[in-house]
Amino acid sequence: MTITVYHAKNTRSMRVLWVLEELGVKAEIRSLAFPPSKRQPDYLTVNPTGTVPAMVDGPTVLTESMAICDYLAARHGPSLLVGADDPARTDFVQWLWYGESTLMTPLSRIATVSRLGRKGADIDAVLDDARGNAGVRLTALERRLEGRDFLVAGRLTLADISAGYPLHLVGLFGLDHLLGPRSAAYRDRLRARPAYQRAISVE
Ligand SMILES: N[C@@H](CCC(=O)N[C@@H](CS)C(=O)NCC(=O)O)C(=O)O
Repeated sequence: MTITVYHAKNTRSMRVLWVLEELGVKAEIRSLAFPPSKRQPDYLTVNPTGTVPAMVDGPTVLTESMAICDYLAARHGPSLLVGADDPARTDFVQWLWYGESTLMTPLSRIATVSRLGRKGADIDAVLDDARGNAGVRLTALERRLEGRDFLVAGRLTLADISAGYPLHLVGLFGLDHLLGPRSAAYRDRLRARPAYQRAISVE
């Protein structure tokens, strides 16, 4: 059965494409105009939230990027996961959430405000606050990476793929000055992966 992934460039669907590439799993990628809820309203029949990514695999429909990554990793090779009996499991869950919740919150705000293209003091205040917030939150990453190449378990896991997307946005938004040296080197390591490069280049 064909796996279908709904994608838009520079969105969280890059995590799913990245996992597919790391695992060597083929899928049909349907690229959408962004934001789909406004530009491709027919997509709401697939994902009523209107967000990307979404994945359809037979009867299974998932609309959360990390749930899709977990689904794919569990079915096509456990190497990106950390099992329940592994001592690194607790940290794995913590860093999975850090990427999608703690880091994404201020970066989503920047993405939305920038996309609306409005100007003015209030907009600047929101952007300044979000940038400051992202900078503080990134210090946790910098601390975590002391003596580590990856966030947990000494290897690439979904925790890195979760954090890799907001780190991509940091670059897109011209906020690299917010990264400490360990975080910048970590992002370079992620970016150097052929699977990452293939995923990020999908239009
Ligand atoms: N927690 C969801 C968030 C999905 C999400 O908000 N995606 C953004 C792109 S990164 C989106 O589609 N926004 C368009 C909209 O909200 O209409 C996930 O991880 O998949």
